[in-house]
Amino acid sequence: MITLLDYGAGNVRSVINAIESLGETVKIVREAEDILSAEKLVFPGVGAFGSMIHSLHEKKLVEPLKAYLDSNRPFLGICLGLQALFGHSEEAPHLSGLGLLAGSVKRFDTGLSVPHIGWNGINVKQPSRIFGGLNGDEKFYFVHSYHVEADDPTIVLTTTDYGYEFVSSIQTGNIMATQFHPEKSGRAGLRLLENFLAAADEAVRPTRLSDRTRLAKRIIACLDVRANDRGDLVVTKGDQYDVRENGAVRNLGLPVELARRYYQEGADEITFLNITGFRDFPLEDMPMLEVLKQTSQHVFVPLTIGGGIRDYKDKDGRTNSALEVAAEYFRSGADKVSIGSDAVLIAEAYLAAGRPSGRSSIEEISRVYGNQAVVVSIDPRRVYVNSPQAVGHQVIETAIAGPAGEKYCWYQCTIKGGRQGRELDAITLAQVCEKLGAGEILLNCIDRDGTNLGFDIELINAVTAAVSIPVIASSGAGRVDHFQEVFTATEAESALAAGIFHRREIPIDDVKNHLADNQVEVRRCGTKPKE
Ligand code: 1PR
Repeated sequence: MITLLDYGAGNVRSVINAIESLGETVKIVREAEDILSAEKLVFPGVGAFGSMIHSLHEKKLVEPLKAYLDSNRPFLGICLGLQALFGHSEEAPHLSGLGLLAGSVKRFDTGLSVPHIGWNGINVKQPSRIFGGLNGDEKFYFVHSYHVEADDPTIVLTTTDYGYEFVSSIQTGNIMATQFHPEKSGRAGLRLLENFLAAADEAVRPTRLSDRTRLAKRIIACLDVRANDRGDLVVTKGDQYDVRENGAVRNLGLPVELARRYYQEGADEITFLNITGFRDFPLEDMPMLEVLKQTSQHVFVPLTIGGGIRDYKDKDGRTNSALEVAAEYFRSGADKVSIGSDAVLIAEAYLAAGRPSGRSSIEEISRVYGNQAVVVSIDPRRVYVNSPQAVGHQVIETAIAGPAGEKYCWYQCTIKGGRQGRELDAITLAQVCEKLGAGEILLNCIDRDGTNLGFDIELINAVTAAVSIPVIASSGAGRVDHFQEVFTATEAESALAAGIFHRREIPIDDVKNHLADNQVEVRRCGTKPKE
């Protein structure tokens, strides 16, 4: 029996699913006594340091946790569960952590995008029983803006490089903690978890050791989901956002099955977009929650859900906040939520008022769950103009001239699945959303969607240059070299595709092999499950 400390934020469902998939049962901590009597305690932390510490105090769990740690019984901290072991974090300078380990938690200070999101490797510093069955060259999933600095080098189990070398896991006695998420790290992560759960095996030093790790470019499979005309929830795919063929909604498969297939084929992340969410009542959208719950039982890579994340009034006139909607998605297995239409309206309001409201979905969700949990999905369309001064928007010079030979364009934001254009450009939207707390931009492009013509490199360069958060390039992938182009000609951290995967035109492995052959770092999922 594994005891799991859920203080009420983020996606603990994934950790439970991962542990249960390894044949263990999980008991959730309800009160102090559950910690004090635990045999093995897992503490998954997601969200922000401050809200975590507040919650632990509110639930009167700080002292029991300290007592458990002092007893040196097996403990696995994940992400914030590692950071909590230190006394102090720059994220919440006025609050104290558990103070078990000497050192502190610092924000990344590098020219690279922060949060550090994605699959990165480990430099093993000492043998441990949690390395059983690992080669040492596996990649694990990270998502964080802060990292620990340990005063005592002998507790450092692994480091990882992101601009500089930081501590990515520690071990002292039976207490282990990782900055990365084993439950989201595919087979390698499950193996590591399994090693923790197993009774003491001998300490192992993996053989394929490197001196420096590299963040992989991520390949994301996207599933646009909606009800077809019979009311069944299906994965569909549009051409420039038109998902109907001969009048009927295209049906490319079932969401849970396809997600599972992409996980097995090596997708680094899966995104579900509920494309009619803008007109539905999301919390009544039980099928979508069910899709997430079922998917997260078998899929151990990050899951993002988008569509309909906003405040709304239900049929009985009750107001549901975007935060409540997001919370329900996180509880069902999502790691990140993606906000589309609402982000445009929020940015418009911000620009009109000249200041943030403090109450928008982006601000509220990122405050509670952390910036890394908030993706903003942008659905822009090119509008050609004759000169940079022709409109009051951020205009770019383009090598792809317009229909009347125009050499400039701006990217108009749309809402409601491209149905309504707004007086706001995509670059400004991305900048405002970053200020408000978004942790990542999902950059679609209506002109390229479903065309197989390749990504809109000009759009991606304009947006990546304007923000410091990671950008997911999306729309238009048709060949393996399109992925190479997007990773060599732009600073995009990841590339998302839909049609080519759904139609089985190109396997995910072919994309990764091509990238690896061309010196683009990717994740391979070689670790075998334990016999
Ligand atoms: O506005 O917060 O309710 O969110 C709705 C979400 O649904 C948004 O993220 C929006 O992008 C998405 N969406 C709405 N309508 C459509 C549609 O297609 N009619 N799909 C839609 C967006 C675009 C990509 C697609 C890539 C890759 N789909 O996600 O997967 O373009 O496609 P490709 O590789 O086949 O070219 P809200």
